[in-house]
Amino acid sequence: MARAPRDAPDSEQLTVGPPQTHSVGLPAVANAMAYALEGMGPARTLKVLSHLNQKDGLDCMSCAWPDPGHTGRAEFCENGARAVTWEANPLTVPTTFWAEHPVTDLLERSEYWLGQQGRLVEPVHKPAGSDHYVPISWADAFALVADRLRGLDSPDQAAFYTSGRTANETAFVYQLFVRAFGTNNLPDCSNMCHESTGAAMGETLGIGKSTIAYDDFAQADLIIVMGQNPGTNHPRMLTALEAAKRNGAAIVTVNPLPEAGLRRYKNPQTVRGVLGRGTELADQFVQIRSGGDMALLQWVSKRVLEAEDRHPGTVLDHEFLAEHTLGLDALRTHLGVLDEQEVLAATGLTIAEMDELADRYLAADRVIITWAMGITQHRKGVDTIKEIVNLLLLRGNIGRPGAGASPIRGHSNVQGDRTMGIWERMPETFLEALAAEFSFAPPRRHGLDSVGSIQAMQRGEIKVWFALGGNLVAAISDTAAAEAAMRGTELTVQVSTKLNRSHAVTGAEALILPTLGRTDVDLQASGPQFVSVEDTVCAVHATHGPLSPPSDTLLSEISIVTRLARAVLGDDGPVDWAGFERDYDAIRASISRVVPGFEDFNERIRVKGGFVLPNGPRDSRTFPTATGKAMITVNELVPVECPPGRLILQTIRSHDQFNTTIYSLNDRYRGIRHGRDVVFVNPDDLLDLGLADGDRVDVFSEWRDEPDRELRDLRVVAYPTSRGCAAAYFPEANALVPLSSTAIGSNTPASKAVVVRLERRAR
Ligand SMILES: Nc1nc2c(c(=O)[nH]1)N[C@H]1C(S)=C(S)[C@@H](COP(=O)(O)OP(=O)(O)OC[C@H]3O[C@@H](n4cnc5c(=O)[nH]c(N)nc54)[C@H](O)[C@@H]3O)O[C@H]1N2
Ligand SMILES: Nc1nc2c(c(=O)[nH]1)N[C@H]1C(S)=C(S)[C@@H](COP(=O)(O)OP(=O)(O)OC[C@H]3O[C@@H](n4cnc5c(=O)[nH]c(N)nc54)[C@H](O)[C@@H]3O)O[C@H]1N2
Ligand SMILES: [Mo]
Repeated sequence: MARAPRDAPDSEQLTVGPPQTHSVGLPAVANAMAYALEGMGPARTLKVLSHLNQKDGLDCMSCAWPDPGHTGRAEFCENGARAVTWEANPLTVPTTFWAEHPVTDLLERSEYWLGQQGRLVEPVHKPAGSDHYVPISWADAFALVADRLRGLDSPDQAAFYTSGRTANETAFVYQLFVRAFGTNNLPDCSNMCHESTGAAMGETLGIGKSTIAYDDFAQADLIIVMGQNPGTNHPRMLTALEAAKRNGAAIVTVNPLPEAGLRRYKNPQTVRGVLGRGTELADQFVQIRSGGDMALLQWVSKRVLEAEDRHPGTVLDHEFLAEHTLGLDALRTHLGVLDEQEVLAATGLTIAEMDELADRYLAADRVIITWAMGITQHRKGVDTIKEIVNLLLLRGNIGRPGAGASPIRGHSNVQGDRTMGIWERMPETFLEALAAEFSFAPPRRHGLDSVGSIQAMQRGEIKVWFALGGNLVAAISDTAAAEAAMRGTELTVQVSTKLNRSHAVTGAEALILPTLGRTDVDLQASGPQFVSVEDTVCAVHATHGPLSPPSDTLLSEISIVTRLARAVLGDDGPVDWAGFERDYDAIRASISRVVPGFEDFNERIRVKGGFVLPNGPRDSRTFPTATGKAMITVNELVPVECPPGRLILQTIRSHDQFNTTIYSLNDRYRGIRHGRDVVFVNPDDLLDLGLADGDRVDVFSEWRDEPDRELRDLRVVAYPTSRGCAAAYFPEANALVPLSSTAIGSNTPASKAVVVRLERRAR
């Protein structure tokens, strides 16, 4: 099976140095400016960076971290500047490219190379049986997709993917089109990301979103950062952590890796940060074994209950528990028999380390727990998040200033897309509101998620794959299986800003529809348009593209979706698609009647800084669960199984990538340069395995009785990760993640827990 080559040509140059202990500071700002200037030139750089994350400006697409309430100062990070530059670089893919590069040639190119080719500016079509994309007119492209969709036996033979950069207005018209067409097959990147969060919080708190506001960080006494690498993936979060720290908060990080940003942070916005040693952020680093978080959380909760037994009436928040929760007694019984040996084995920690965390939790009045992929992408990810909720509920750490449960989301609008209906299982209340607004009957049968879509392709049930952004074949597990499945479809359509692997691995017939990006001015018949996004703490605000688009042939995503809807469904239906395209206010008017919390959307989105969505647990300790109470749950501890001689491999992001987009082959904070083909292993494990730093190995993943998956020729890097654990870079290491190894209850690929065997290559 052909596979994306992993590296650009200089991979022979791979060097490994010591990991860094601090992050950000001057080098990062200098890097950001250098990228921007080199990529965009001075005029575009000034325009973009002065708008970035400012009120009424351009929302950075690099993560869903919120914008603080103030204005005026520079509010971007190195990686944000890079993400923006990647899109706003004026280089475009020329028409001659398609004749020079058949699909078989694109298949030989790395993600890095594909991303370097520039912005896509013309629609192209690869006819069935042909090895070449050729330019096609927009009208013909829409007619072609409409023809193939209308030719299906059932609307469920098509699936419509969304990546989390899609804005609210776009997501709303897109899901409307898909449901009007007749299916709930709306897989999205969230299925691979925070789906476990939504499942766990939905069941226990009644809402799958953060229960804190931005200002809560500054008021917390204790912030526990679990399974998250903010120094690379949410760099602006470090500023909030630093501020909390200055106000006296303690910070604990729980991670198998000693990530740079969580140790010393040099704030590039302050003189002390730039010139000094920076702030030591973490008061305690809990170096947990992969997948051990659930056991750790149960241990801490057990300690809290024991403290209450010793000092009755003083430890638990009895009033809160009685009024707002159910399930305390069952938890007490369950944790009463928690097996110490099992906890020690699962966490790899000492009792002293776990008790230190418990003492910190007990001493703190206001506690926030944040988490990301190190928690969600595990077989027991959903249950682990339920244990986070349990621990917080015990002392009433939800719905109070400075306290709460805060998933930190990834893509800049992945949360808003869900709010707008991008979900294969939207609740009945939403579908009813949609039906009332547009006078049609949305389908009720649940659709396919991301893993489910690949499995449906394997069964031959999906004929048309339509993707609004993203790069599914690279982002989903088991690359070989996913690529084979995608090739079995009849038509694949990618709406994209830039080339990626998903343009090379296609159905029999394929289309690439290029689109405006977030940095581009979006001009429609009624004038320039803006769109909106929702950040990780539920604040909604507008984003305006400040730059002239790379080509005037480009269409906005909303133009593409509405024109496609007209081509497929005609113009006499109940939806005024043309009106939506002409003026996005018309879309917002409909959203205000369909989506709770968006009343008077058009007025409120024009207020500088936007507005914050209502949130029952945060605002009033109301919990819209099935029982109307916050649910304390009992979750069975199941340790991550790892047979002798094997390691638990996690797949992570380098500092120089955004998901499947590779900006450079460096990972500065971890000491890696000019290459990505590495596997990080604890030196003691290397000894046990008879391996050494610098060895070349083939990596095999073992899952049930399936044949091994393999990734060949990685360089072993001795690295201070937890014992028994290893790490390699996503997306390359997706070759190793079994498709059916997913989190129980959310179906999110367990891409942080792959059982692997390392075999030394002959020299
Ligand atoms: N620059 C940049 N920014 C990004 C992205 C990007 O690729 N580049 N991606 C965006 C997206 S979509 C997302 S979802 C976020 C992702 O943000 P993160 O979740 O920070 O991303 P990962 O690289 O997957 O890092 C997972 C972290 O969890 C730790 N971890 C792994 N297993 C465990 C475990 O069992 N227990 C604990 N406690 N920790 C564990 C890892 O060591 C690592 O530090 O970032 C967003 N922002
Ligand atoms: N093994 C492993 N797998 C993972 C993860 C992991 O940690 N480990 N993380 C998972 C996570 S958290 C996520 S969120 C997914 C990400 O999965 P995806 O969202 O599918 O992947 P991205 O790499 O973010 O998509 C990048 C592509 O989006 C397109 N694009 C960029 N901007 C725009 C735009 O404005 N409009 C349009 N239409 N297209 C645009 C570009 O063509 C670019 O190549 O991957 C998941 N996969
Ligand atoms: Mo994500």
